Amino acid sequence: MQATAIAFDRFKPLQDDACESRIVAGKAALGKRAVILGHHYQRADVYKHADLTGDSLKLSKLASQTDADYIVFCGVHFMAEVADILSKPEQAVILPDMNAGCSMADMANLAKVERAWRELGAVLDPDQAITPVTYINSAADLKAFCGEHGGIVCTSSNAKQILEWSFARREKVLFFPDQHLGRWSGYMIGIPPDEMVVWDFDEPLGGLTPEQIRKARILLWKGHCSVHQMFQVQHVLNFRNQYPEGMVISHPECNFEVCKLSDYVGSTDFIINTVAESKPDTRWLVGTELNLVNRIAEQFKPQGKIVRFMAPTVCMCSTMARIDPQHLAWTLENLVEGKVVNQIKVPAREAELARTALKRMLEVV
Ligand code: CIZ
Ligand code: SF4
Repeated sequence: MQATAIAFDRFKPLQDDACESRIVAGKAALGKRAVILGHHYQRADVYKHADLTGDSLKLSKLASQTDADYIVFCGVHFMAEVADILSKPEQAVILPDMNAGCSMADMANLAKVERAWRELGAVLDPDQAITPVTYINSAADLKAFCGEHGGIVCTSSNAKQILEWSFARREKVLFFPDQHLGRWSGYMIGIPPDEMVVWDFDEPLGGLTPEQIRKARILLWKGHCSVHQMFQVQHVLNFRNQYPEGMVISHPECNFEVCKLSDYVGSTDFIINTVAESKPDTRWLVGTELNLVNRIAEQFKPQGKIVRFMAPTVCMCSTMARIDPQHLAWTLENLVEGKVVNQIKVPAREAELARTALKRMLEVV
């Protein structure tokens, strides 16, 4: 029988740096039995302990390849779910703080998506006419919905190819939860803006007329990322005025106008690689999460590159930041004692259907 877990209360009062040696000791005691995955947006004092780092696509692939008993996911809830779905049944995936969610993922849920599907059924046959595409930033039951309805998952690095895959099968796409990634990716494959309409899930029939639905190629769920919505056109224009030779790079979760004004638009991996491969002494304005921008600003400083954050205010992914050194130390010390805390376990049937949608994606890219 498992003894009770060590309570988190004992870690709460610890200073960040007091957790450092406990994390290092916990990692050493666990050795190869545990692997720590760290997302690009993770805070520096947690990120530095990660064995493997990357965006959610890369981390989910890595999770499917590791042999570790414990996969400690320093990211947010949907990422840990994907790791659980793609890892072996005997491996345990752990999210050090269960409150590390994603506000964008929460903007869509199964009840609302099923309602949309039913309502669309009054205008056309959705299972014939529409491919449901979910951004990886979504709950597992939405990925399962896509698996069940001939749909697929995408990430910010492959959304364009995934839309092409979808349109090769059905004439329309319902894209959730991020309208901005959907719009930008649709634009990149040449869908005219007036053939992309917003599905407002609080309105009957998404706030659209049957005619608008028939004419649309992409129905964009009315969701967004609270971090990336802070970046505005004026920030880009101010930078361009001040530094005409500077370059602007944005994440496709930014709004359409910001993306359009940017020199480059792409996923976090793309942003890091583009700045890494640029010439020395270049100047960059970057529209994505603050921890990532601070990290690359430091990393590329020796090459004379100046990397600036797009917004004047601090915009961090506050939910990701919930994975702090206290929670990581608490998780590892429990694992050393053989106690698995905060395990993420997607129910079997849901996991199977979600795996179908994820595997479709992994076959495309
Ligand atoms: O897919 C991810 O990891 C996220 C959330 C952003 C990105 O572009 O990498
Ligand atoms: Fe979700 Fe936005 Fe945080 Fe990404 S930055 S995990 S989309 S809340």
